[in-house]
Amino acid sequence: MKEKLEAIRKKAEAELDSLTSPEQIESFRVAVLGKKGELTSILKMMGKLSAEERPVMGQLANDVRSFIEEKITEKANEIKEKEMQREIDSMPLFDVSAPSDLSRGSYHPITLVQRECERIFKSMGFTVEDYSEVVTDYECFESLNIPKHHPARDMQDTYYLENGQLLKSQTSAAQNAIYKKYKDALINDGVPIKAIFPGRCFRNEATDACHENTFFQMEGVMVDKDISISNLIYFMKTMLSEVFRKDIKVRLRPGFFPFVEPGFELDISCLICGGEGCPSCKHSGWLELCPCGMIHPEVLKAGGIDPDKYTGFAFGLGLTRLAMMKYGIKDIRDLNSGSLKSLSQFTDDEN
Ligand code: FA5
Repeated sequence: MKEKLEAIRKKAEAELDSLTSPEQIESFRVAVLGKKGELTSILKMMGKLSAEERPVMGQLANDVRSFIEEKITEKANEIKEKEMQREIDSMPLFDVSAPSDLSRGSYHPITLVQRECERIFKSMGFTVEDYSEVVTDYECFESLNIPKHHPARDMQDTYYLENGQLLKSQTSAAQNAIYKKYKDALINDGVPIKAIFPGRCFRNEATDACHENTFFQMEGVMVDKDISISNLIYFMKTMLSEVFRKDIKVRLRPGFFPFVEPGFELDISCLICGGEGCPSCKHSGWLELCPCGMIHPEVLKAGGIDPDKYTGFAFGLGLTRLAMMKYGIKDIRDLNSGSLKSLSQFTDDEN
């Protein structure tokens, strides 16, 4: 019996080696270890052994069974791994560095103009800052020279949280934090503050073709010694000519914002109707795009900067309206529509 058991072990080992599929493994398992299998039929002969031989042969039979079971598991795993590898090898290669298939998706037009503006201002030495959408009353209003109950608050009603915080109604809400972040470098090392901060804004107001309750602005500030309105006009002109790359009509008129003095409204001749008047420009031929002005001394003071030594300009570019003008989008509400069909037309290869 001992020889038979050893022979089964050897034969099993050799046969297992030649198997190549899970089905073959299963047939082999049944043929050797199954109820009518080779090993089982030998075990059935145990009864014929003497009392001394039985435990010795029993132990050997168990060892052979364990050995074969172990080999079966090993072989099954080996076959499984090979199959998986074959499957992986047969998959089409995905090259992460290959240009994406643009038919699958596209950047949102606001992302495109935002990136374009960031590129332009970065090339002129501005840093790009990020800021939260939930802010305090101090950040959004008080630090900007708009005390509680000031009538200027009526122009920017927004959404309030139960804890008194609010969804920012203007990117100007980040000004105070930016001044505080960079004032030491300005005062101690003479490094001018030059920053832009794009962001989503919220206002509780009725929507129409050029007003949304959720829209994007991009704030920009520059503070240094002897900054004047000429610097402001230079940067505004450069930005607009780079974004549109064609002649556009612009007008600058006085505008009131408590955080600038003097303040201006910078309007652009409506590119949808060519200045004739249409719903996109509220039939005026002009679209308010980028109010701006010289930073009010009280705002500099709140940011820890001495207004007797330093001056600066600030602007609040309407990014969503810029996207409308750049891409000829007649109704601002299309931009928040989530309609891929409308938005995908603006895919830009450069981006
Ligand atoms: C402001 O929000 C000021 N913080 C801008 C500013 C910054 C002035 C720094 C001076 C210095 P205003 O409310 O006008 O200003 O908004 C600025 C621009 O955001 C508008 O010209 C317009 O382009 C855009 N905007 C304002 N409200 C909406 C709206 N409901 N939907 C879409 N765009 C809007």
